[in-house]
Amino acid sequence: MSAPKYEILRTELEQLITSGLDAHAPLPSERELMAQYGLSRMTVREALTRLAEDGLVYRVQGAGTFVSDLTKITKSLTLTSFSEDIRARGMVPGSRASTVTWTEADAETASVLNISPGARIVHMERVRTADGLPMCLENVWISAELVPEDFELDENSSLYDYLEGIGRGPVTASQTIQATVLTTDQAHLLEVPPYSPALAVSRVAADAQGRVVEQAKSLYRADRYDFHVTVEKARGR
Ligand code: 16G
Repeated sequence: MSAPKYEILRTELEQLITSGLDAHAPLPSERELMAQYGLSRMTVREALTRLAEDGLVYRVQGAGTFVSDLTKITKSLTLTSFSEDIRARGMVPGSRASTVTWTEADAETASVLNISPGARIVHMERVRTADGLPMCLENVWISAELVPEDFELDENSSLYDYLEGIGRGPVTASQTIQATVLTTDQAHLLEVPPYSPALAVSRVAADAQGRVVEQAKSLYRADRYDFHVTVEKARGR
C-alpha cells in the first residue's frame, strides 16, 4: 500500500526544512502548496498538522506556518520514546555513559513497579544524545523479570523497541514535570555549567494490559527542550 498523500507531502516538507530552511522562515502558504502539489486543502492541512505535532514547524494564526528553532526539541505529551522524539527532528538518537545495575527493589520502587519489595530490578542510566549532543540524563528501573541475565542495550538501541519486541511495549504513562537545576555531576554529563536549569520528568509507563513496565526519571536540558500540551475544554460541564 502506498503512503497517504499527506504523508508524502509531510516527508517532502520535512526534507526541505532539515536540508536548509532557517529557523522562523515561512513555509509556502496552504494555497501555494495546494497548487504546487495538486492536493486538497484538507491534505495540505493534515501534512502541516503532523509537522507541527513533530515540532518541526509552528503556526501563527493569520500569518502562516514557520520553521521551528531546531536547536530546541519540542516534546509533545504523547507517549513516545526518546529515539522517536529525536528521529522526528531529523537527528540521530544515541546514548553514552550507559550503566546497567542489577539491584533489589526498595519499598517505593516495588510499589511503583507493582512487584514485591526485594525483587530483582534493573537500573539503567544513560546520557541520551541527538547527533552526538547530550540532551537528557535518563534513569530507568524495570523488573528483572522482563529482561535476560545478560541484558544490555547498545548505544543506538531503544528500550521501547526492546519492550515492544517482547510484547510489553508501553502504551500509557503517567508523568510529572518539574523545574529543577542540575547538580555538578549531572551538569558535567550534560555538558552545561553547574546549576543550569533542567526539566525533571518522572514517568511510569504501562503496557496494553495495564502492567507497569518502567519507572523512568529523565532530566532534560531546559535550553534544548520544550514540552507541548494540547488542552481541551472539558465537555458536558
Ligand atoms: C523517554 C522516556 C523514558 C523512556 C525512554 C525510552 C520521557 C519523559 N521519558 O526518555 O521513560 O525510557 O524515552 O527511550 O519521555 P528509547 O526507547 O529511545 O530507549
